[in-house]
Amino acid sequence: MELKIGVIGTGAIGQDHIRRFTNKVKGAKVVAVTDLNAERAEQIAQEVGAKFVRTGEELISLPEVDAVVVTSWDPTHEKYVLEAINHNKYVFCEKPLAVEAEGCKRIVDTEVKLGKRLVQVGFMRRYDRGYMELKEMIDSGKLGEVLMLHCAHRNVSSGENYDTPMAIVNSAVHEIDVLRWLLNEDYVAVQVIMPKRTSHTHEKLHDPQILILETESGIHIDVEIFVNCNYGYDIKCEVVCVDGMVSLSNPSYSSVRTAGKDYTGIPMDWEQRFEAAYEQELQLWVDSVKADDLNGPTAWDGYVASVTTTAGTLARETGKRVEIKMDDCPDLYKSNLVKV
Ligand code: NAD
Ligand code: NAI
Ligand code: ISE
Repeated sequence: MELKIGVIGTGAIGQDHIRRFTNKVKGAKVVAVTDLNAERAEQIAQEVGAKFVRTGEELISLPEVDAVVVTSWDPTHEKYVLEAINHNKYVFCEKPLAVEAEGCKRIVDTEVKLGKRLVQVGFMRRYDRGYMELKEMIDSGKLGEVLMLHCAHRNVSSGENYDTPMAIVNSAVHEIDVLRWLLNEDYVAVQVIMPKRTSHTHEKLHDPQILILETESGIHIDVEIFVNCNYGYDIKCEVVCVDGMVSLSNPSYSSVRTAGKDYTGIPMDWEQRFEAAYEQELQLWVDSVKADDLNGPTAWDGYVASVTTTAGTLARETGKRVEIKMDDCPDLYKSNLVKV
């Protein structure tokens, strides 16, 4: 039986996910869509043979919707996730789970009260082959203990609505989740450095920014977030260990040599760079919902990421090193904890 999905938010990634559910993912079908931009959502609904509804709340309550996908703007995520849990429906929510840690905590508390995990967060980097290979190498112990990580998160450009806080809350949140998964440990402190600004940015965005994270065992991680780098979508992760180093390479399947140069292409956006990871993420989500047994990033992972981004925001505002403190992890999430 096909899983019948309702999608809230038919913007950039909402449309991509609808395309994936329609053409790539097996065993699923988009049956309802909504967006504040009703005209666009209606058109998309028509294209994929889904029903257009006026609001997210209406979509969630439709009896024909088995599971919900939230791809609307960050500040709207919390209310739709809570509404889906209250309807006892599985919900896949794009990151961040909520913009503040308190919002994520409300979601965690609601799930704990229900006694069942219904939420998965869109941290798709855990499904990327490059990060999986880094994890395998670290876990094998062949390179010895991890000492430091040097990372970069570069986007070609960002729009006028993307402001200074979003560098951490909307972009670095990916590193915050995937590096904790990679290292099997949580963070204890964060600092933020504000380097010289690029001329490609606008008044409301300080770009680039550098995040320095410290983990429980003392690993230091620097993450450059540069969302107007003006040349390509470039995700770097170099893991320096006692006996060697392992790093991500950009997926590339050919190279060109001409006029005395040897070059390979680089992706221009997240969609291209992580295409295979998004596909795998959604396929496994559909399979696990049908099996009534979720196994992807949980609401607890969303909460931990959000506590860290909230501390990062304070570190940026104060210029100080901020300690990261979390509540105890509820039993509901312990079988799925990143820690081993
Ligand atoms: P977008 O602006 O292109 O799309 C968002 C859409 O949501 C818009 O069409 C908007 O009209 C709609 N919307 C907003 N509030 C709504 C509401 N209350 N009800 C219905 N529709 C609403 O943004 P995007 O780039 O597609 O990003 C969407 C989300 O996906 C964000 O949370 C973002 O963080 C996340 N995202 C994740 C990744 C990733 O790599 N995992 C990549 C891009 C975006
Ligand atoms: P977008 O701006 O292209 O799309 C968002 C859409 O949501 C818009 O169409 C908007 O009209 C609609 N919307 C907003 N509030 C709504 C509401 N209350 N009801 C109905 N529709 C509403 O944004 P984009 O880039 O698609 O991002 C959407 C979300 O996906 C964000 O949370 C973002 O963080 C996340 N995202 C995740 C990515 C990833 O790599 N996992 C990549 C890009 C985005
Ligand atoms: C966007 O929302 C994403 O999630 C992309 O993966 C990220 O690279 C970009 O910076 C965000 O704005």
